[in-house]
Amino acid sequence: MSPRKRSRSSSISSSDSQPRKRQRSSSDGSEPDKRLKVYIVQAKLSADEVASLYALVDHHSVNESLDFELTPSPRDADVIVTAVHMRKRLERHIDWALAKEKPIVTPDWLFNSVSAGELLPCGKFAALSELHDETVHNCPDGDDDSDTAASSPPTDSLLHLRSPSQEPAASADLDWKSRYACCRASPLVCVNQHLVSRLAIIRRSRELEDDKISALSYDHAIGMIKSYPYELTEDRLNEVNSLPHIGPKMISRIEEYLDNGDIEEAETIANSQRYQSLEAFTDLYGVGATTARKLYAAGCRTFEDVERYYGVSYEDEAEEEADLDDGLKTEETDDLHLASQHNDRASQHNDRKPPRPLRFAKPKIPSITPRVALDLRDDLDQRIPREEVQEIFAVIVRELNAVRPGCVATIVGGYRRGKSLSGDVDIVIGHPNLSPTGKQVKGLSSRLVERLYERGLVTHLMYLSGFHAPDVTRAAHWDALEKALTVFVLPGGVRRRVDLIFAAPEAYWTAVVGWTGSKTFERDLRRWAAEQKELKFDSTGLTRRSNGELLVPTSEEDVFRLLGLGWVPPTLRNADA
Ligand code: 8DG
Ligand code: CA
Ligand code: CA
Repeated sequence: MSPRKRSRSSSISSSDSQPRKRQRSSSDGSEPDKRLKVYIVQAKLSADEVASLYALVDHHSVNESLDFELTPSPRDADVIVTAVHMRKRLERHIDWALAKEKPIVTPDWLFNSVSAGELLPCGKFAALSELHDETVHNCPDGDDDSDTAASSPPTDSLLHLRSPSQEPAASADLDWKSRYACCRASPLVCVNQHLVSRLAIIRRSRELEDDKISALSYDHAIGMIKSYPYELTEDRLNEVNSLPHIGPKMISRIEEYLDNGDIEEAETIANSQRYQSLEAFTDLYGVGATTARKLYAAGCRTFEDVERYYGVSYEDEAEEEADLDDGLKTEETDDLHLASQHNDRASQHNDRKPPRPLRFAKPKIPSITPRVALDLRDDLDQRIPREEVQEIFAVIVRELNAVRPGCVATIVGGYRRGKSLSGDVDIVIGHPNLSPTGKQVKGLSSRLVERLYERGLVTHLMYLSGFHAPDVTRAAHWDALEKALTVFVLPGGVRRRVDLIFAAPEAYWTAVVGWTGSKTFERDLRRWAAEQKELKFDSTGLTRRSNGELLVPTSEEDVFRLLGLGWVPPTLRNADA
């Protein structure tokens, strides 16, 4: 049965166990809704996976004229989504005779259909092999008998997404004694997390004070402790002492912690006015450590001081922005905290002026000035729960597919590492047919951002990088990813930072690995590649140092394989505090 023949769906009663889809009326009020009813079997899915599937169904419209809704009854379903693969197990939830009348697919069908912007053939997503033929026959893809429909993504596509439930387990090779975080398993919360949180204060203070060397040694030491599998006690000090990156100074810190349950310097730093002010100022979007120190030196202690500082001395924004033009046009690096570095650098040009705002090349979408950053502070200070990350993702994917059907996208950053609350949302976006040589990636990025802005979903844009043509010295390599750092808001919601990263298929998986983090994990991936494998790794690709040969991974695991590393699931890449 084609989805177009379906009649208007009945609404779900309030006693339903599955969430309700918002009713959407058709444009002229007469056409029936073309909704595809999805029943999700919760068995074998984690709460997160269920929530993410619900969010996907609840927010996706395909080709804008056809969309999904959840149904509480398998009998009413047009498609049944399940992670169950055994008949016996499925029969606990669905009558076998009924199962034979429905397409029974894995969550991947839903993820991939949404990513592709169309209903994909069901055959290769059949959840139960013994129901494969029925699933193909009943599939709502509109091409019942063919599983090689034109709508299917090209078989040689590099972009086969997979639901988190399909991720392989961590490699058995991981070694907590390794000097590289990418060879160790680092959980979100480790057994010595309180110690880590105290060391993290000292590390952060070093960073704020621009003591890079000390900050780096704390990064390394924290990384080692994050993967250390035992609770730290006096008996274990010898063992810890023999670990890489743990020097005599760190051991004395740990000893102090074991004796007193705390580290005095961490306590002193945490209570100091300077630390508190610098921390608070760098929370302001666009303010890095250098700017924060300047503000402090200028006498600012609180946000009110900063407001006064800018309010009094902040002159003509247009003039300031024009001044910044040159510095930003050619900018494209893989540095962290790009935005704040721009500001910091800009602020060094002229000490008499306050730190300058970023400028965005397309004046239509507002960029963030210090004044705007102060105004956004209350919103951007709030962490983002997982459900909202999924909701934002679903809306962005919907808009993305309206701009260019067939796009794929992956939520990366801390969310992917399992954080329950995220500072911002990071999304890597690709398309199977994007050319790696420039214009198309950039075009997709600007079209999406403009559409989001027109719909009121994006309010500000911090930085939209230029996508450079391949660099002659790196022959076949595209040297940069396109990035749009935005302020995003769901209707009536809190304003959130959303980073959109655009990659050609050849760079998609390195972008996913490069933006999943954590920062120390990434740093060690680059170190490992260079020191152990004669390779250069970053988000934009993987190349052989000797001859510049480009290695093109076909999946995330492939990135690890090409680097000669065992697989580390995203939730075990939390090498930072
Ligand atoms: P949070 O937002 O919840 O605070 O945590 P997070 O997701 O881990 O931090 P993040 O600051 O959003 O960074 C996500 C990852 O992306 C992290 O591993 C660092 C990496 N990253 C940036 N900026 C850049 C950049 O310009 N280039 C590359 N390649 N990676 C970057 O943050
Ligand atoms: Ca993030
Ligand atoms: Ca980010």
